[in-house]
Amino acid sequence: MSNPETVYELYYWPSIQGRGELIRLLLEDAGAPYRDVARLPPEQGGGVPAILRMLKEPPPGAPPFAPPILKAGDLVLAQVANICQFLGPRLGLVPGDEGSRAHALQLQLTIADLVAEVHDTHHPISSALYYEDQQEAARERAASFLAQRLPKFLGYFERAAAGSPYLLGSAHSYVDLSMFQVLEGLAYAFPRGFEGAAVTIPSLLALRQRVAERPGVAAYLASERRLPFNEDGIFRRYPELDAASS
Ligand SMILES: N[C@@H](CCC(=O)N[C@@H](CS)C(=O)NCC(=O)O)C(=O)O
Repeated sequence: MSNPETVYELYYWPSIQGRGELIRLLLEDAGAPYRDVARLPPEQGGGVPAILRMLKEPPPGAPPFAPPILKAGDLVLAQVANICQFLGPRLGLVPGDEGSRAHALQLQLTIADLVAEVHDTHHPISSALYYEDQQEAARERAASFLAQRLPKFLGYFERAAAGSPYLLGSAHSYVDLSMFQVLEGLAYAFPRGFEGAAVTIPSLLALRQRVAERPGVAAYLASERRLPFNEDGIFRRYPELDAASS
């Protein structure tokens, strides 16, 4: 379990939910003490420079490639799924048995795949180019995502959730929190496409509601700490990339 003294430090871009939200939701659900470092004022060591310092001069150990980055005591970790599998046992957000932990990671890595494909709907050529410079390709990529990939991913997660309250059966876990965020993001980014898909995922929609009602999550969503979705994050609402209206 967590050292009661540990105040976790999250390093993530301060103006977007992005992948950082998948970590914030764990910390908030569990009521764990944490500092969202880049959202602190620069005079308190915050702002984007704090992230850049962490990337440029990381403490000893495997250096992080990109945010989100979690600092827990002396340990610095990157990669969302890796951070989740580290925090899960500490925050009581994964069952204790080996099989459940491995299945949690399997589901989380598949969520990472889905998140990457959502990102690629607006940046299909390169993350280093502006959306406006790859808009044609983005239209094609988004249409294919909504027609083929999204139903395949959602069908998979629906099967995983069916018949149980949570993705890992009767136990709530960090995977539920990430699934909640992905469903919120999809509904924001692709209101028409998601509405079409929603009829096929009753178990996931029930899960989304169950997570939203968890006390830590509900308090967080109602707070100023929850940034709104915007067009700099992963889930962007570009009407031209959504499904056509029926
Ligand atoms: N697979 C990584 C992806 C990390 C990532 O792409 N982070 C973005 C923000 S959401 C970033 O800042 N990337 C900078 C880069 O790739 O150069 C994870 O799941 O954490």
